[in-house]
Amino acid sequence: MLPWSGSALGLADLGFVSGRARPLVIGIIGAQNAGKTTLLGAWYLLLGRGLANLGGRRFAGSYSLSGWEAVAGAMRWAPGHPPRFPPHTTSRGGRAPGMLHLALRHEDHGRPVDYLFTDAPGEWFQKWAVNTNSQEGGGARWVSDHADAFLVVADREALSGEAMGSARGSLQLLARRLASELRERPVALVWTKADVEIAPAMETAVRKAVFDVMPNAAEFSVSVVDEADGDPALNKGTGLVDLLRWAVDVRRATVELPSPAATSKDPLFVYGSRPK
Ligand SMILES: Nc1nc2c(ncn2[C@@H]2O[C@H](COP(=O)(O)OP(=O)(O)OP(=O)(O)O)[C@@H](O)[C@H]2O)c(=O)[nH]1
Ligand SMILES: [Mg+2]
Repeated sequence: MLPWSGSALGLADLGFVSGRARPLVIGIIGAQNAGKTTLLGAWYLLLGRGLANLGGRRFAGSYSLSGWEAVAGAMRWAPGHPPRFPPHTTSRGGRAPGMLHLALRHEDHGRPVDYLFTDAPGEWFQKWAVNTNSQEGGGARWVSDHADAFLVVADREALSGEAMGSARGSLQLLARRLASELRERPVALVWTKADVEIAPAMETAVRKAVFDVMPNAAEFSVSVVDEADGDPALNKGTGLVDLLRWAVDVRRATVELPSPAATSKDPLFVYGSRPK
């Protein structure tokens, strides 16, 4: 079990972050075991090792360092050793996901931009995909309501394993659910575990299932395994930096803010822009 309390940010902590402009929330959506938390841990390690070229943006702090450590600590890349992975994300019965905060500052112009990456358990998304109002999927619904952009994770391992049929069905349901709640927000299909072979027909079918309902989606392929067999100290995995660049390039759609809702208890959404 992860020591989440006091490590990832919960809703109560977000007042700190929202003292600046509202952070961009990047929602990471995918089934159990799909590689969501690993992706976050791998990004943190790349940032820490100075290997993430983000087009002139630099790490400018985090309010959730211990949360990042909790996801990445288990995975530190040791030269010559196979990759290690974070523990399964537990649901804690929560109604909102754990969130990892990252501030990036452009070297040429001043103010840091805040990002929050959601790290929610896959079970939530599976419940939400079947029924958007389901009690157990409440945290997934939160992500769907509040994220400024989405990564939809397609797990190549699950899509090539024994249960590939049901993995494909689940992903199709997830894609349809998200499409119906997407509004104009950016979305990327993210193939995780790119080091795992998958049948071309399966890959085509999954891609079609996603693009049929979200034709403007971007597409990425990532893995913690480096595609080149080079110096392990320079291991950057595969595709991880490209995806992070896409995520941090996200711009919020310009919205007209209604007058502030002073009664809101939600520090991020005091402007009452949360869709009902
Ligand atoms: N081969 C390979 N396996 C990976 C990779 N990334 C993750 N895995 C495997 O996938 C497992 C699950 O990864 P997690 O990141 O915990 O998945 P998750 O989506 O956070 O899962 P939940 O927290 O249960 O929702 C890991 O324990 C690894 O076994 C990868 O790049 N390549
Ligand atoms: Mg997880």
